[in-house]
Formats: sequence, structure tokens, C-alpha cells
Amino acid sequence: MDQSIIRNVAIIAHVDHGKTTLVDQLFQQSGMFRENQEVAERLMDSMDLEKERGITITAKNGSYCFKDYWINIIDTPGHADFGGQVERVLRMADGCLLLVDAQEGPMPQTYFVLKKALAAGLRIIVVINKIDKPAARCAWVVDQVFDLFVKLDAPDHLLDFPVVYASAKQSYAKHHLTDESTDMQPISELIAAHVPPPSGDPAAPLQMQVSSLDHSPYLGRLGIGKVVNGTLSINKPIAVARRDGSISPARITKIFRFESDKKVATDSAGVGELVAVAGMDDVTVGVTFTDAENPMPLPLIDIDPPTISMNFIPNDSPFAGLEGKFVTSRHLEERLRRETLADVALKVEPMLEGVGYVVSGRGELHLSILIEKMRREGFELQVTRPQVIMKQENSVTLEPYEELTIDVDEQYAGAVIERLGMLRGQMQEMHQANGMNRLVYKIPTRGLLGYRSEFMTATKGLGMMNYVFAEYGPFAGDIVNRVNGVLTSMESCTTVAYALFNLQDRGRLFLGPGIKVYTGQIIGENARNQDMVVNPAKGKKLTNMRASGSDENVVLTPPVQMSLEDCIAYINDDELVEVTPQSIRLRKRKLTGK
Ligand SMILES: Nc1nc2c(ncn2[C@@H]2O[C@H](COP(=O)(O)OP(=O)(O)OP(=O)(O)O)[C@@H](O)[C@H]2O)c(=O)[nH]1
Ligand SMILES: [Mg+2]
Repeated sequence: MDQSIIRNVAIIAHVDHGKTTLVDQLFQQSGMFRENQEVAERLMDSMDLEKERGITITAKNGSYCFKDYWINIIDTPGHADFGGQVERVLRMADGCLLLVDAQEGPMPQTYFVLKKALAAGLRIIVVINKIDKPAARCAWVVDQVFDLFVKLDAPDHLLDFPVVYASAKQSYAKHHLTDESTDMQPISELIAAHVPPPSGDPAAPLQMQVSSLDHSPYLGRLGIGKVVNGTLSINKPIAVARRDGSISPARITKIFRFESDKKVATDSAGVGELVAVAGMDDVTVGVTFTDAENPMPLPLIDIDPPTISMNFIPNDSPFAGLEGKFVTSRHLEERLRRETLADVALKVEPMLEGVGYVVSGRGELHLSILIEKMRREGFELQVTRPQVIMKQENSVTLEPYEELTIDVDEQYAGAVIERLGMLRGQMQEMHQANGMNRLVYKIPTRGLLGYRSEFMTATKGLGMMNYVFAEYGPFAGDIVNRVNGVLTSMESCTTVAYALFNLQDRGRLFLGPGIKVYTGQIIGENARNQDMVVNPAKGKKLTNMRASGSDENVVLTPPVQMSLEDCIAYINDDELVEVTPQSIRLRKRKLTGK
């Protein structure tokens, strides 16, 4: 492909600012779908978990044609836990679309991704998205973005960034707010004009670095990256330079280029093309495919270190093996190793004591997505409470801190501020506008574990909280994340409505009637701060049989529904979450009855 017509662009933004929706519209309007073809909403969010949660979890490649240009688009995840991927896929890009919500303005992850894009020296086009929102305040947002560039010491030539206004949802973009709303063309025009074509040398020895991975049921693992120099051809002897510095012979058996959201086979790829290649089963992120005679590895991709860890241990609950296919420690090990090949931000080590693995990642969501994937594949396992990863420097203990931004209705601000104080948060800024408060905190990562669901309850779901890793700082002292004790079952039994009815005054129940539980399983939260052993199967005395209120018309408060993330965030150090394809249970580590 002629290098001069290629434009490689990554779309970066804070979570939910509309990246994947924008890609849909660029694809739609490029005319690559038939007019009556049904195209899924958020096409690039192709994983089941992405569809269910409405978030992007892995970065993806696609492309479309605009006039004579071939535009390669890389959609990236906006959630902070997946920030490591953004860093890596930026290696494929020569420019970026930085999306910013027209109402919210720059958010913590905007700062993070912009910092990475500037560090990579990429041209940046600012897209103010969601201008259809009634509360949009475009001029203010553009000012804020400019301030962010200044704060990040952007070089002068990047400070003068082009701005385009868009509503991805209503599929238009415009150079000026006063222009008519027609189509997305202004964005493609800016890409063609401002993003430079890839700069490599076709005559130089081959260099292609793998920036991300994919999997094909037929071909196995695929490495995805940009041909930086030279030409990549199938079945031609080349070399692979690995992360450990070794160089060995290799052969590529298939090359795919991305056309819309599909992969299309090709025999060779030239400078600047983004391709997926098959042929090397143990391919990992960071390896360089290079010339066999004159191997020239590209510099390794740095990876931010993990901030939290959890133990993944084989299921040893009384219900172990009843619901899953893969239960043993060997299964766990093999699966976790496989994941580390695909996800370089993840670390797996054997536990020092006991059987199991310490799995470290970039946040609660990062690890809980892995657990969710594993349970869908048929695994059973138990996990411990997440721990933040501390550091020792000159014999001083340091812990990770996050920058937390909260937007909350004035009436709830007091309660939030009080709680964040208890969690060792330090307020940095507070602004008020239109009945809303924006609070900015520096807070130990430890304090935030599990705070999200508490925050949602405290603000009746109307607050917004976002955080990004800020730095390691001094250990902040003890933090009590959960003050309540739990209700545990005194025996293995099936829960009975009548018993639950009598227990619901004690606290909040996590399950309803007719459910099998085991001794030591957690069935609810005690209103008090100590644990209590209870009997969830205690039936009515027979003498009461004729009294009014038989079991059928006992009225139960609906149990508290907890997602996997809620459960992980909830447990204390002496508790575990048991995960199987069908159930998520909370339990005491030591299963004792009465
Ligand atoms: N009002 C309005 N809503 C939009 C617009 N663009 C996207 N949205 C909505 O914003 C939400 C998030 O959109 P996505 O495209 O998934 O956002 P994203 O940036 O890809 O999110 P992540 O990949 O999870 O970071 C969806 O509910 C969209 O319908 C827009 O222009 N206007
Ligand atoms: Mg997305």
C-alpha cells in the first residue's frame, strides 16, 4: 500500500466520552456497509463482556477509506485500569483524536492519555464530543483542554491543536459550532490534513513490533502491530527479537490487514500498515519481527507497574467441583500463565504460603474482568481481598495514591467529604457551580477499594467518581473500609423464608429463600460491627402451624444484589469470594458453625 495515503490514528479519551460510538459513525459514513445492512451499535465492542457492560476492555483496530486515504483507527479503552493498553497501542499511531465530553470537560483519564500521547510525540486533534447535550459548554471545555496541554508542557507546535465539535450519537461533526450539522466529514478532513503519513523506510531492514494480541480459533495467537520499516511477507525467513533480548528465526504464515472491523488476508504489508500476523504461538507484546540477516529490535515498551494484587486460590469450599469444569491448582496456573502472555500489565506469582497464585494488576476492574472471563470459561476459584502493592524506599513504606475527582450534588457533598476524610483522603480542590460540587482529592488507593458502590448509595446514584494513579506517597495509617460484621450460616442447609424473615432485622441479607448454603458461608451483613453465626434454615415450630402468617405469606425485603466487583470490594482479610460458573458466594476463610 502506498505509504503516503495511510493515516494511523488512535482514539483516546476518558471513559464513556464516546470513542466507540464515534468509530461507528466514521465507519457508517465511509460507505463500507450496504445501505440496508444492520450494523451493531458500538461495533468495535465485540467481546460479550464489553457489550454487557457498555465499556471497551481491549483496544481494537479497524479502518475506513476517506477520499484517497486509508485511515487506520485504533479504538482504546477509557477506563483507568486498562490504561496500560493505551500506552502500548499508541506505538501504532502517528496521531490521535482526543475526545472530550462537551459538558464534563477533561477528566482524570483525559489527563493520563494526553500525557502518553504527548510523550509519544503524536499530533493531536481535539474532538469536543456530545455537543448535543443540553448542558454542553464547549468554549469552557476548549479552555480547559488548552490548560491541560499547558500543564503537561506540550511543545508549542502541539499547543495550537485543531478543534472539531461533534455529536457521535447524532452522527455529525463541524469545524465551527455555527456550521450546519451534516455529517462526520470534518473529522476525516482533519485526520487527512493534520496526521502525518507513517515515516518509515521501505528499503530498510524489516521492523514490526507487536503492540497488542488477538486470538483466532484456527490460527492461534495473532500479534498486532505496525510495520515500521521494510516489508513483511508471508513464509519468508525472518527473526524475532523477544523481550528477554534473545533473537531467533521465525516465519509468518498469515498476514491480515484490518478493513472496517474485519481482518482480511494479504501476502505482504509495507511501511505504516497495521497488521495482525499468525505463525508464532508464543508471541507476546513487545517482540519485534525483524530482518533475519540484520536484526534490529525496536526499543521495549515500558509498562506501568501493577498497583493491586489478589490471591487466586483453588476452590476448597464444601461445594467445590459441583459447578465448574476447571477446579485444580494446575488448571488455574495454566490459565493465568496464558493470560500473562496476552496481558503484559498482569503479573502472576505462586503464593509464598499455601496453594495459589498472587495476581497483580492495575486496579479492581482489571482483575475482576479476568475473574469474570475465567468463570465463563468454566473455572472455579476463590479470591482474597485486593491488597495495594506497597514499596520500600530507604526503609520507609510507601503506598500508591490516586487523584480522585468527584462530581456530586450539593446536598450529598457533606456526607462524601466526611467519608473521604475517614478514608484518609486529602482535599486538593473544591468548586461549586449550578448546585453541583466538584471535589478533587489525593487519596491512598487502599481507601478507594470498594468505595465506589458506597459512593453510589450515598449519592443516590447521581454522583460521578473517577480516579487515576497519582504517585507513591507515605503510608497513610490504618484504614477501615468496612465497619459492619457479617451474618454467617451455622450449618449446611437450604435457606427458608421464615428464618430469613426473622433475620432481616439483624441487618441486610445477600440471598433469598431456597438457596443451598454451607457452614461459614456469609449470607448477610450484620447491622453491628461484629460477626454473628445464624441459622437461615430454622423453620417455624410445628405448634404454630395454624397461626396466621404461614411461610408463603412471609414478606421478605429483596436481598442485596452484589456484583462480582461488589463482592470483591466487600470482603475482609479473613474472608473469600468463591466464584464458579453459576454462583458467587462470600465465605469466611475458616468455616466454623456455632
Ligand atoms: N448525548 C450523547 N451521547 C453520546 C454521544 N456519543 C456517545 N454517547 C453515549 O455515551 C455513552 C458511552 O459511549 P461509548 O462510545 O461507549 O464511549 P467510550 O468512550 O467508547 O467508552 P469506553 O470505551 O468504555 O471508555 C453511550 O451511552 C453513548 O450512547 C454523543 O455525541 N452525545
Ligand atoms: Mg469504547
